[in-house]
Amino acid sequence: MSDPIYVTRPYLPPLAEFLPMLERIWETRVLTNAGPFHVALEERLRTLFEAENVTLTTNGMLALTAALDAAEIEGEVVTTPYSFVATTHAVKMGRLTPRFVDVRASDLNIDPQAIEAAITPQTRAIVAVHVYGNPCAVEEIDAIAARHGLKVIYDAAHAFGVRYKGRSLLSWGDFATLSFHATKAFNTFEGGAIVSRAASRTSLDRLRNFGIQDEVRIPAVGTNAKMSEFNAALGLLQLDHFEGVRAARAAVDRRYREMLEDVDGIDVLAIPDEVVPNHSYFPILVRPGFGASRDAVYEALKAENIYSRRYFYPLLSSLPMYQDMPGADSANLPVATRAAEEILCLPIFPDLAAEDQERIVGILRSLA
Ligand code: T4K
Repeated sequence: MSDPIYVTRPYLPPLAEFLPMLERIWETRVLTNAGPFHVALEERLRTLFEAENVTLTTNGMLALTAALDAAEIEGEVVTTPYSFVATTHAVKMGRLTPRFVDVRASDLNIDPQAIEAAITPQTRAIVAVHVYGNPCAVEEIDAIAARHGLKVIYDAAHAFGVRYKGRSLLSWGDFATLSFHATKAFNTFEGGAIVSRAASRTSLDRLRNFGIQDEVRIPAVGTNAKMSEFNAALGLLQLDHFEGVRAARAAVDRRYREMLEDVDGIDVLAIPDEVVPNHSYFPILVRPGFGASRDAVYEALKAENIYSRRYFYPLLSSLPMYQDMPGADSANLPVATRAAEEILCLPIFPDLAAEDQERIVGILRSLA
């Protein structure tokens, strides 16, 4: 059997380019706590994201929990059931109540009309996810938040480098949080960041460093969510390679779209207008009209050593700790419920060979 193909394979820059950075760390012995690589990466990301402030973190989960903490809210948030479990866990760990609303069929992002209908006197924020890096209805969400005095927090774990209408998608919302996990379009092994307004900078800096202001002043409660120099140095190098990675992913995406165009019963999410995507995922929807169920497709690929993933199944609202939360009833979430049953993310990564894509699509066709 041929080598396994996983849903993703992290991009790594040439090791020779990283070694001088490691030597520098070895020389200076500055390993963490806002060292020079950390400072430089925050600065470069601030420019790239067109943001007032960027706060690096250990990972995307801590970025989201810190952002929710910095938002200083209590009560309910309106959120999506269609995401990775970190989204709702962060809400819950912030002692907030998630109120689930449905997603739109076009991109599987939270439906703005459903948001407005779900707002109660307890609602304090909207926690939305740019699923697969496709932009949420940011203008409408902004307008709803302004009308009702709500904060907007985007879980932008999938959206590194995405641009919308000529502007970084990450510049939308009160907070946008990123993941630089190994499986993401931009990785620092583990890592994350919070994009926020300048006013949040001090509180986020303290939050990620035990609430410490200086050697003798600790004015706030905080955690340890700092990014190390190793991860920050890698991030700087990965940034130099990011556009090449994006282009390679785009080529893989394009080939899949061409190959799948005439396969009845398989739908592909369209790349929305005015978006520069990062192609971090390649989701397909296996419709009832296809010759096999989504799970049968998953198993057939697996039998050939190809590991697709059901991102995002099961729905978060169906998990034991969330099934009694407001809005969690599947009758309230018909679009998300259907998507969770039909979704399959095919392997996509910069060096996925065209022959391997042909093999993957060949297996799909054999089931049509
Ligand atoms: N919000 C959203 C919307 C998210 O999607 C995520 C994370 C977060 C928040 C939280 O961000 P972080 O705290 O993670 O920074 C993966 C990732 O662990 C997770 O980061 C990601 N979303 C989620 C969608 O996917 P798994 O359990 O599917 O990962 P795993 O280990 O099965 O990896 C998938 C495949 O990738 C493997 O089969 C092989 C390949 N792989 C993976 C790793 C870790 C590699 O080739 N090398 C590697 O080092 O969750």
